[in-house]
Amino acid sequence: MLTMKKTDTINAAIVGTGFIGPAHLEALRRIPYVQVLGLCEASPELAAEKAAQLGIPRAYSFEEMLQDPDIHVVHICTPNFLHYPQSKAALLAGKHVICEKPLANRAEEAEELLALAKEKGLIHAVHFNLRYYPMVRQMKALREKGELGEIFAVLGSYLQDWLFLQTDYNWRLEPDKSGDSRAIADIGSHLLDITEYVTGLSLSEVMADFSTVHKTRYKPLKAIETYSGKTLQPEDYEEVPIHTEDHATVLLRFTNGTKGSVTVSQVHAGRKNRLNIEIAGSKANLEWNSERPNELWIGKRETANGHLLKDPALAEPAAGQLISFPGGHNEGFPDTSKQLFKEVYAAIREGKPQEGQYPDFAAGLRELIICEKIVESAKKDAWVRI
Ligand code: SOE
Repeated sequence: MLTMKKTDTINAAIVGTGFIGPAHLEALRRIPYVQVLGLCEASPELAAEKAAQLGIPRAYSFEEMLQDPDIHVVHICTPNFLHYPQSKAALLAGKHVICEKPLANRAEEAEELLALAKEKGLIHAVHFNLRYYPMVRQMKALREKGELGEIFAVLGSYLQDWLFLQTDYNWRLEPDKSGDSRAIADIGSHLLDITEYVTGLSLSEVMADFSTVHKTRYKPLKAIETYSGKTLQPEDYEEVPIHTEDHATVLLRFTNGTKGSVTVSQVHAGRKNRLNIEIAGSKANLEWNSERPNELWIGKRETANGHLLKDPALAEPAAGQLISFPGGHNEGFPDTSKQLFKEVYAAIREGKPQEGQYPDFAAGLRELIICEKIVESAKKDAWVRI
């Protein structure tokens, strides 16, 4: 276990600089005692190019980085199939690990990573950053205060359209890279994580129905980045079969009898990155939308059409402490990662994991277990117990 003195700078390396790696970098650069010292990419040339572009001192292969004693923390921002082997290698090299979701492609791999991190006494976390929007934290705080009452039902959706066209392509469409599930593992994991996190409830059974809207897609002959929006010409691609879900609807049952349903889609025209959750309780109903993250709709029987909480100054302390610049200066997507990493790096400085504070490998394992049961349910066309 690396014991850091409070005055020490903590050095991080980022592995993979496609879409989300730079988001990790920007967030880390807002934490005073953290330095992003290293960058790893698929080739030394690409690592050097990206390190120069992003202003990171050291560029190396993943294996070289693991040998660098100056690197304390590794951020795994590579495609899903690399999360398990790279997290395992980093832990074995004595590095703390913050891994993108999903933590692995299989629950048993995540279980092994959790056990290894605990055995090594290293800090471990998964980038379930949506927990760090102040109004998501407000929902949790109101529920904990009993303001919701008994929870009757949970409705949720996470809708995107970056895979809407048959010519939209990404490594997430390839099961050997992304795993057996796509939309559920990629974004359903965020929705189901905050569902249990905000409600404090545990899922007990799922009934899933998948659809693959585009049974074939046009795979580009050269790789393109997530959200790149590049359009292809006929000579640029080959037609390949697709078997993972573009769209999923899942009925939910919780251990206390609460019911729910979620819809996850990456082919919903016009919905760029829209998570919506509505929690109906016996005293009030809360609704939050990630496209209007600084508003929380609070519905009550005695008030027509509910009201919007928009002033963070009126929020519970647990929410208010996540506000970077008080006084109505909105929090955004980049702020959530900064807030998550602040908690994780504080634990690294303290030299001890803070279970239950930030989303750790146990949260990553939980989402993989739920995801695998959802995939099993879709295949069996039947309810599956978790
Ligand atoms: C693509 O669906 C993606 O980048 C996800 O992988 C991220 O987790 C989400 O935050 C935004 O969309």
